Amino acid sequence: SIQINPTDFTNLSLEAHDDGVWVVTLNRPTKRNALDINTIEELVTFFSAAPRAGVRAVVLAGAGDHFCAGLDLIEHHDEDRSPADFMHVCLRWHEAFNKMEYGGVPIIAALQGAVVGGGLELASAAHVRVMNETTYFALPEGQRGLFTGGGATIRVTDLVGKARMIDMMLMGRVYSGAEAEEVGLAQYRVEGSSFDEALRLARRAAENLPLSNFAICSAVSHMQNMSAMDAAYAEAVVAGVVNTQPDARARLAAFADKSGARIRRND
Ligand code: 1HE
Repeated sequence: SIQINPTDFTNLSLEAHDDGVWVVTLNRPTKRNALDINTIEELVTFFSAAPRAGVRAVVLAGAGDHFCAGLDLIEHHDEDRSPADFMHVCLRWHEAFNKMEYGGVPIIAALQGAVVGGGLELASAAHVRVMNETTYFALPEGQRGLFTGGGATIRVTDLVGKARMIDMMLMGRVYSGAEAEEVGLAQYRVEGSSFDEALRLARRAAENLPLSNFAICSAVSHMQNMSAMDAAYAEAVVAGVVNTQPDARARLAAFADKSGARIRRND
């Protein structure tokens, strides 16, 4: 296992809890947490290390009233990038977001205010999204003469479907409230603190065995990229490893001796 040192980070603030839940906060509220190069590099660093550093679940949050305003447009403007330069910027975004999606550590995004452009790309690389009454989602790239470069064509399309994704980009359509939840942009919608709800969910996920969470938060995404035949094969291999893990024996024994919780309806 390896160590993550919070003092190595400037654009992210990191807080480790005793139960293995880490709170990772985008910490440039005066810039509405716009994603500059340094923030992306810190996301790469953290999420590359997290699976080997005993991180059991992550709450991904944004400081201030807005989760994230997307690509740092001022940096992009000032740098006056060449096509090759910007391609490499996008590849670093993919590096960060792939480490998140495929890393095997559950990531719960706590969303408030703007979740726009690259901010939505970031949120869609988390495994669970929590919104509140202030949260709104949009892809303003079209209006700004831009295109998505951080995986929205894949991940936002997976969330809402192709027709809605294209509509969001063409029209700058903004989703909020119940409608945003219904189209699949968030799985949880609360009144009040999305952070508190995300933390509750992260703690719950952290109670699962790490190897189960690893499979859930990496295998499902990998399998989506495979043929059905290969996915079924990979699923059998993953289940072979996970479902025979020694740590699961106590949980199975508790079911067998009837001390383990039964699954009941909520009402
Ligand atoms: C920024 C950015 C940014 C704010 N890059 N600096 N994303 C967008 O098109 C969203 C652009 N941002 C906005 O629409 C608004 O800023 C917000 C709705 C997010 C917030 O509004 P508001 O009124 O609270 O703040 P503001 O006055 O607009 O901005 C406050 C400061 O944040 C200001 O800086 P200041 O130094 O003048 O105080 C803004 O410049 C700064 N700021 N957003 C840089 N995005 C891999 S491709 C991905 C493609 C994309 O993501 S395109 C970007 C889409």
